[in-house]
Amino acid sequence: MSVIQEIRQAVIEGQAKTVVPKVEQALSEGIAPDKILHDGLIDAMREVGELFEQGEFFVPEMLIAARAMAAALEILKPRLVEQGVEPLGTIAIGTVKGDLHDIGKSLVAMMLEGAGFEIMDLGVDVTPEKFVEAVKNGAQAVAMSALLTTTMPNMENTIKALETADLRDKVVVMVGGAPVTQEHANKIGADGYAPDASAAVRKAKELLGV
Ligand code: B1M
Repeated sequence: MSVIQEIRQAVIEGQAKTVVPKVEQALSEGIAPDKILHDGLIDAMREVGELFEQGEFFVPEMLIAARAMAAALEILKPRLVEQGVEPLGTIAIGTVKGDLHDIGKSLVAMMLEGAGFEIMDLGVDVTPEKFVEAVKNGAQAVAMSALLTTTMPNMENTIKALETADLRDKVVVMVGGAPVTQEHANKIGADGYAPDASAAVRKAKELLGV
């Protein structure tokens, strides 16, 4: 089994204590951090989601897999985030109200930071009011993440709250997350949609003109 496959397997089994040294080993073998991320970690979470859908995994298994992934991301973060880049702009990012999934949101935040943006990470379960507050505090863009179909309407609610606060035309709104689509972004009046973290960087640069 290759070290990438071992990382993938350790995340699926939720073995944070195994995954951390394996990621260190992969890095010392010269494997690119984004290969470890995509082929090891992200692919493992895709598999975990499938096992959950098939009724083979339950919430506790998903949770320990997520913890193993978070431990691995801690090690990868310094390798993914470039140092000493001038901020290109400030982006407030968060997972919308009612939604506690934070891995994808944190990954997008990390990649945006690595690309040179200053990040206001509002965390998970972020109310429309908190996004509005962040824009009042200087965010030029809002990036919303949703992983549940039931919380996707809170993206639209946030856009409405920005309109009510008379801030909509002062901020760029981007959306993403597994169930979110370009069609949904168009429907709710977002400025942009990104299917993954790299695309989010490209979209942020395009929308902010940097
Ligand atoms: Co949850 N969960 N979960 N879960 N969970 C999903 C999302 C689900 C698809 C699993 C399934 O059924 N196959 C399903 C949602 C079904 C639906 O709505 N249609 C689901 C469910 C049902 C639930 C609960 C309701 C389960 C329950 O309690 N019965 C519950 C809800 C809790 C809540 O939020 N209120 C729940 C709980 C949990 C855990 C807490 C156990 C855990 C989260 C732990 C954590 O985040 N700290 C968890 C996990 C781990 C998952 C899966 C397995 C993995 C999610 C993940 O981290 N993916 C997930 C299945 C799946 O997605 N395949 C599932 C890896 C991550 C890197 O990808 O987040 O998609 P992702 O982010 C990507 C892109 O989407 C994009 O870039 C990222 C990087 O490439 N992106 C953006 C994300 N945000 C963006 C924002 C942007 C741009 C791009 O802004 C511009």
